[in-house]
Amino acid sequence: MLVVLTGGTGGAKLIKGLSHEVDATELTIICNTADDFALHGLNISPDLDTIMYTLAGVSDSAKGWGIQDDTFRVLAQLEKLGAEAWFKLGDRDIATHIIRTHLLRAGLRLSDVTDRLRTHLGVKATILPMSDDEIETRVETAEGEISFQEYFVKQRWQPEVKRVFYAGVERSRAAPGVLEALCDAEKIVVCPSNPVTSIGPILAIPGVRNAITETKAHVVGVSPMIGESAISGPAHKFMAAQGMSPSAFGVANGYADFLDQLVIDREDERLREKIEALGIKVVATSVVMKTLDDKRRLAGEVLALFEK
Ligand code: FO1
Repeated sequence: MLVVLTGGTGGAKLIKGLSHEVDATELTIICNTADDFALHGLNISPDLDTIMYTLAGVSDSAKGWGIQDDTFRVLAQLEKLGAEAWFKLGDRDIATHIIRTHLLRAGLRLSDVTDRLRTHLGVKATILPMSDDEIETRVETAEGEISFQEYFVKQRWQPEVKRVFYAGVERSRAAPGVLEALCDAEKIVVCPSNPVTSIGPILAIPGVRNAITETKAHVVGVSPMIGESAISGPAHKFMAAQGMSPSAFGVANGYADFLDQLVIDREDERLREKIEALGIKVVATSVVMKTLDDKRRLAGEVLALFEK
């Protein structure tokens, strides 16, 4: 059993590669939900949807989110009616949010809803939201406290980040199957996702960090960093704000209690010794995934680490 911890876009690329290299029924994905929010009365789970669309083969891989060739007519009409249009919901994507909202209001748990949606889309891998409880990444900026999506999309990650916290996480519980998957796994992959806003919330759920530290599984991480910047997105800004070094070393240091191996970019080779001093073995390769070949190649290299 291969268990994967992920956020949205960066993780989805590696998961795409992994899905070509392993039997989908062997794959359990534990996904961040702290980016979730409500807009136009709809419950939106961007990371769950990005992973689900990726595995269903319908994702817009150029944008990294949403459905390929989607149209935006509903959004245009919403805007005409005075609604906010900064978050680009596609017409077909909106169908997902309508069903999710409807089922949650009918009393289903997010994990049940996610399982239904992925089944309808023909996804064979198991996709687990990290929790059925509401946990929200909040970003404290110089201009005040805002939600993750307001910071990331509305403000285009420009305001200075002072602090990040996960509202609601202390009293949350891992979703059904999450702790069991981590305990029973033979192999665990921590995707090249933002360590603060994607992997951080998963690890902050009571019991999760302990489960991944105690598991017998071999744990391999993939760095989302090259030099002092994230390959995409604002991970470096969040890491610096949380007192982490914005680098592959910072990622290694943040995961040092459970990581056996870290895959870093060749450009970060100079960090090898410092990371290995933490007790984490280093593999240097190219962690940039632009094409399907890149995704499959990196996934293959990660999987090979479990065979050694
Ligand atoms: N990201 C953007 O940068 N701009 C958008 O308008 C946007 C819309 C969107 C709609 C549905 C969805 O599932 C994701 C969407 N994302 C958008 C991506 C999302 O904000 C981030 O990728 C994740 O939350 C970070 O992992």
